[in-house]
Parts: sequence; C-alpha cells; structure tokens
Amino acid sequence: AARKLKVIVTRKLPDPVETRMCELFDTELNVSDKPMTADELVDAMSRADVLVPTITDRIDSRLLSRSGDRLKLIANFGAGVDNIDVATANARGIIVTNTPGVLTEDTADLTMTLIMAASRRIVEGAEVVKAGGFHGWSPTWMMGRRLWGKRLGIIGMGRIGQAVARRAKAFGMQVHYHNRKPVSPRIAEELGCTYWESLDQMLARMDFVSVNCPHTPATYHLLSARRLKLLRPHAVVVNTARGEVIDEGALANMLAKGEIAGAGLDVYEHEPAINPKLLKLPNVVLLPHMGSATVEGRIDMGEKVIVNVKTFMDGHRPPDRVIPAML
Ligand code: 8YV
Repeated sequence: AARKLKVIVTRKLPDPVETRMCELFDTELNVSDKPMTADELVDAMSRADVLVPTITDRIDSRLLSRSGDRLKLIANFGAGVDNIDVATANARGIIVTNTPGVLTEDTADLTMTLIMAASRRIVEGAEVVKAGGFHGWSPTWMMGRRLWGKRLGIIGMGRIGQAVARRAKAFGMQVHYHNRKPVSPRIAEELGCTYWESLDQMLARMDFVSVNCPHTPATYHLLSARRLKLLRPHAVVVNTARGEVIDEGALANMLAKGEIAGAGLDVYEHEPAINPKLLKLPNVVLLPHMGSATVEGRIDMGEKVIVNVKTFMDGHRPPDRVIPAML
C-alpha cells in the first residue's frame, strides 16, 4: 500500500476537526497550541507532505527556502493567505489552499456588530452598567448615531463585502462600495449598491466605512494617512479584514484628535500588538481578531481544510487552490 502522506497541523483546532483528520490522515497535532517558532515551522515543513497553518504562521520565502522538498501542500486554516508567500510556494511546487465561503456570514455579522457597537456606544454603555454607573434614564445620556439612512462605504466587494451589504441594506443604510471592478448587474440590483471607481471620492462622502478586502501588496495601507484625511469628521471606520490595510498609527492619531468620530477594529497592523493610543479612546471598539470565531464556523473551516487535503491526496486539484493571479 502507498505510504500515508504526513499532515502537520500548527495550532490546536476544534476537537471534531482534529478527530476527523486523525481518522483520515497520518496527522501530527499541536497539543500545546503555542504558535510554532520559525525553526519549529521549518522543522514541520521539512517532515510533512501537507502543512495546515493558520494566520499566526508566517510562511515567507526565507522559510520556504529552508523547508526541504518534501512539502507539497499548504492547506491554510483561514480564508486570508497573506501569511503565506503563495508565489514562492508555487514556484517550489507547493500548492496553497484556503477556506473561503464558510466564514462569510460570521465575519459579516461581526462587521455589523462593530458598526453598531461603535455608533451606538454599546461597549461604553455595557461597561458603565457593570461598574454600577446606571443611575437612571436621562434624555441626553448615551446618545449615539443612527445607522438608518446613513451611507456605508464597503471597501472590497467579495463574498464578505456583499454579505455586509445585504445586512446594511436591511438596516436601512445606503450601500456604496469600492472594488477593483463593479459587481454583476444582478448583484448590484439585489443589493441596491452604488459603485465608486475612485476610493478617494467615495471616502469623502461616507458616514461609515468598512474594510472587507484581503491584504495584498496592492491593498497595504490602502487607507493611508492621506486617504483617512478625506473622511468626514463624523465618519466611523470598521475593519474585520486585515490590519495592514489601514495605516493604524494615522488612524489612531486622527481618532485621538477627534478628526473622525469612531472606529471598530477586529484586526491590527502588528497583531497581537495594538497601537497604545487606541486603547485609551472611548469611541473605539476593539476586538481580538474574532470575525470567524464561531463554533460552527471553525468546524466548517476545518472541514474545508479536510476536503482540500483529501482531494489532493486522491490526486486531484483541491477545490480551494489559491494562485497568485487571484490575489
Ligand atoms: C482566522 C481569518 O482568524 O480566515 C481568515 O482570513 O482572518 C480568520 O478566519 C485566521 O485567519 C485563521 O488562520
């Protein structure tokens, strides 16, 4: 019988996913759940046919060049693959896959949560109550800003952007978006959304801005200091995509000076570090990169990984192969 291909998983995954992987493959789990060091990753990559990494593993060209020639598949546990140098991996004959689709709705839910939390002062209000600070209703207390009728500008109109648009429409918001190209007429009509070819022009007119694009060289600091300055002073920025898309230092400075009204962030430029200025601001809601963190979503992501690995092992092209041209 053919040798079973070896799969190494870099982080603790949900139990049902690990159980299934162990049934199907010769799987080495990370029971400690500590992120691997670069040397541990290199060791894993040189001993595995398949590596299942997560966002906390940076698989760059330097690491790939030290990884020997056994590794054939990197099946990322996650939709974003900015942790992996896909072009270099492919050049070395390594296929890269991701887990698209299954975390779309959860991430869109969290995006709306951040929009609402930042505009309706949800975290502030909840903290006041728990600290014993609710001394009775007042006509002018805890006033936020309404969503209804406001303009939301979505940056990146892929699966997640569209799921956000659908929700925002249901909340009575006017949906605008910037993307490399417009969505199909059918989707545009369904979502009732307005396309802006110019991000600059869109930013200047929005009440809320949501980042929903991947982090690639083309989107690094897409919301640069210059572009952030185009926002109106009452604008709220939310990001459930990747921290690198926003110049976090510039955003923190503007929030501190009151040049924009608020922010809701789930991701950061230098995770897990967070610009200390952000931590002190009452108008900023900060979450620990939990957009896809639902019990169901994480199991679905694991199942996607399993299908990709299994298909590859059966000698076929894995369904979620990522190629540089897609990025
Ligand atoms: C995960 C994500 O937190 O899928 C993504 O792109 O950001 C999240 O689902 C993480 O990336 C898992 O590796």
